[in-house]
Amino acid sequence: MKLSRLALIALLALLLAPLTSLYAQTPITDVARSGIDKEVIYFVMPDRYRNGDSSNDNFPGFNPTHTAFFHGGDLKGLTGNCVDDDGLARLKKLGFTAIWLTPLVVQQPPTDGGAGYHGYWGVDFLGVDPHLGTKEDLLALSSCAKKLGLKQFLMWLLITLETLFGITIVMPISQISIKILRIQTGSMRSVIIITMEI
Ligand SMILES: [Ca+2]
Repeated sequence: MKLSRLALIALLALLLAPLTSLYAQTPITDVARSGIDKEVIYFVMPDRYRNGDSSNDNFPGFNPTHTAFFHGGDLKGLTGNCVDDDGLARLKKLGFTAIWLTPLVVQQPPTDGGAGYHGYWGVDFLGVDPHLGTKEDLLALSSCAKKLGLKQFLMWLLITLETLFGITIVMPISQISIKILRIQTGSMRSVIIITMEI
């Protein structure tokens, strides 16, 4: 006996109906989450978010026509006006509960091949890279995030233990309290990643 395509679909629907009904009735249990796992985190590289201050664009390494260089985005652009559908307030409206920023520290000078727009070529861990803004801009971003109830996470990628001691004793933004969440070390003390909440 040959079944038409329509009859075949109807037969399949009939056979699968009990299964779909069973699936629909299965209670969905939420996974218990705690700590950082509870957050809906927006991971952001400020240089690629939005340019909120053109006065910090023209440092060496700025070339928005090339992906390997700074594009002009900065802390002011990410912060926005903190009220409207703009910057951090927009991220909050979208449902995020936290932001995670790539390293903001001062980067090594650019080469012909590229610049540290990503934040992972840090050389001075006590300051904010001038392409991204100033310490005051970082404080403004932090204040706005706190006002909106957004948690903030920073990540520092360090090279040696000596640097680690430097960063823990003299924090670059002493006005902001920092809670270290996680420290990971690579082999032969080559890489240390500190994840912290401010
Ligand atoms: Ca800029």
